[in-house]
Amino acid sequence: MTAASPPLLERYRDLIAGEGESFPISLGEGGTPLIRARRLGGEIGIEHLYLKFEGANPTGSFKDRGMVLAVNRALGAGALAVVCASTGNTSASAAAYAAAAGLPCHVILPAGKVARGKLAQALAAGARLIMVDGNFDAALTAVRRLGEEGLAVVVNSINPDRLTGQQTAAFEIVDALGTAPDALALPVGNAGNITAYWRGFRAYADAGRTPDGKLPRMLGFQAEGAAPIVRGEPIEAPETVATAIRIGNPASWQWAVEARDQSGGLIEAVSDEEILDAQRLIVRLEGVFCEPASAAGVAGVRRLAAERRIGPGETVVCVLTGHGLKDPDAVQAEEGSLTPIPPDLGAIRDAMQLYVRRE
Ligand code: AN7
Repeated sequence: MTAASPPLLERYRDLIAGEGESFPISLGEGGTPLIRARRLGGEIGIEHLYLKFEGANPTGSFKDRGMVLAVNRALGAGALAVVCASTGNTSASAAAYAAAAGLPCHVILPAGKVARGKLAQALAAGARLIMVDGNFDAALTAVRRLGEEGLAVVVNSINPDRLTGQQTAAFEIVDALGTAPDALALPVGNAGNITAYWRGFRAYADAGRTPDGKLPRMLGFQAEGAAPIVRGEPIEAPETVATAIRIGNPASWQWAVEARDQSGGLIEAVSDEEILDAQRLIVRLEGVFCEPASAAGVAGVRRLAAERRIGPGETVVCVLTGHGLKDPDAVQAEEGSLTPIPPDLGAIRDAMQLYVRRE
């Protein structure tokens, strides 16, 4: 960390920290790029489209913004261990920050439903993995009880420090654009992030740090098979290719509804096919590789623009919450492209011609 870029929690200290509070742990989180997406914007019909690429965080997802605060405070409070339930990214982040803090980390995961990259991260950092034969919601229910018993500090977003830290993404967007966008789109799983962004935009405006005091409409998108907020009731057995948001009973449900209603926004569902199409479009038009869940915001914005529910002149920021490398299995190879051929020039040239013909 250079002097020119102080750690995230120091940069926004006045809005986050208690008096004299110190934050010894940092992995260089935050400060992620806000990318002007001209080609993607052209494709979907929005001139001022931006991607906030949270995959550029140290463990490859937005979770690091809140985890850094939660783990610093757990350490300061003398915690003996941290614990979380996770669809993957929270566990990868918790494992890394707990390692840096020298704290044991227990992660409770839905068996068979965590993307390979995320599992590797938690394993590599020495987290204690506990697989359950159930979904995220069941794991979080258990974690709530463990927290009440005082066995370990819970670092899920039911820990308020997580949402406080995640507000910094909204601060950065306002700093980069000079004001808030007209609309902010993002995936909704446990509903912590939409809550944190809305609180962040409001807090920044209240502090006089958003020059014109503008607030965005919040556009949240759930996967069709895991859309409890859209349907208005918990989903017993949520299913989606976007495993990060495979959640049937979000912890921050009421606050997500509040963010939607106070901002004049919406929370809608997108299909797995729309999600995977958007993921492919984002990386093929902009070179930014995000995981499936992260593409839900773009999938939703694409539909809203097609239906003229977003105007072509509006400034829209889509949050890409996690890196594509988290979930390599979600990427489909084109037919024949992984079949080996002899390593000679003729065969390779023929194979290249095949691509030219395809294009
Ligand atoms: C890439 O890691 O819930 O609505 O346990 O990993 O704040 O839950 C992850 C969620 C979006 C949804 N995009 O955010 C977990 C977990 C990615 C994610 C979400 C998640 P929230």
